[in-house]
Amino acid sequence: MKRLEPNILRYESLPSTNTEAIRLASEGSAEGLTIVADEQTAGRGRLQRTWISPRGAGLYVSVLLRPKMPLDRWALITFAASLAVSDALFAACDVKTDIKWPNDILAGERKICGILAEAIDTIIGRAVVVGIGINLARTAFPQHLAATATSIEEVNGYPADREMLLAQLLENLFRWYELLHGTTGANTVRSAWISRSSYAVGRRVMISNADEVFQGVTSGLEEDGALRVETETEGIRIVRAGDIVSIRPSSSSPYL
Ligand code: BT5
Repeated sequence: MKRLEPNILRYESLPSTNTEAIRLASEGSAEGLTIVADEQTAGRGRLQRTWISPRGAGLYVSVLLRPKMPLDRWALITFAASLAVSDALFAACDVKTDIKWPNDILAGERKICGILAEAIDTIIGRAVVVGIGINLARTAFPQHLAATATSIEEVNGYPADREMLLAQLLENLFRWYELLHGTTGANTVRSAWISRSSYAVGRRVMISNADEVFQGVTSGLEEDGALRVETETEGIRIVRAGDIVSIRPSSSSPYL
């Protein structure tokens, strides 16, 4: 598979880079389309949550992918993107990160980046838009995020070079994406993710999903990236949708 080249479109302000990428994807834009905005007025997380995206304080980017691999591997694209963010933050900013299932990148146990991968049907086939928000500068996060969010500036004492970070991010994203397409790609991505996440194995967690909250100890990933959680009463439970919510030593937000 040939390494992807980004086609970068830049905007001062957008409601959401994911929404714009989805719009262009549905008109048939090619893989590698990359939308970057200085601010988002309606940045989104999963389940209609908001991604706070003040002007100039973050890297808000969405990349269009048109995977050529079996559909059952597509869920691992978020995991490949997490690995790419972790590599890019280290290479460009010297920031060491942890990964919290399924899509949070943490620095010092606070959220520095969120990832939102959305699958869509387009006129030339099914595609994925991977949206990545990385906090660059210290901002007045709203009260409810003050204790759980962080930025590169807070970690390093100075803000990041946005262009260098973007270049590293795209290079690493395309590298992990290409790897994922290989015959052993799914295994490679899962094992790399497990080795970089303190949440992957042996961590006591509380899981919250649409129906319930329950506790257990993490026990790795299923083939498709679902989290395995060993519970006292029901054995191993497989979590495909939901969040890990607080359990010591992490802080008390539901979105660590
Ligand atoms: C995510 O959702 O973490 C995915 C965020 C993806 C954002 C990118 S930015 C570029 C692209 N365009 C978009 O519109 N979105 C993508 P989730 O796991 O649901 O977490 C959302 C939660 O994170 C919120 O409910 C808050 O608690 C918290 N949060 C919101 N803004 C934050 C920020 N700037 N920093 C840290 N935490 C934040």
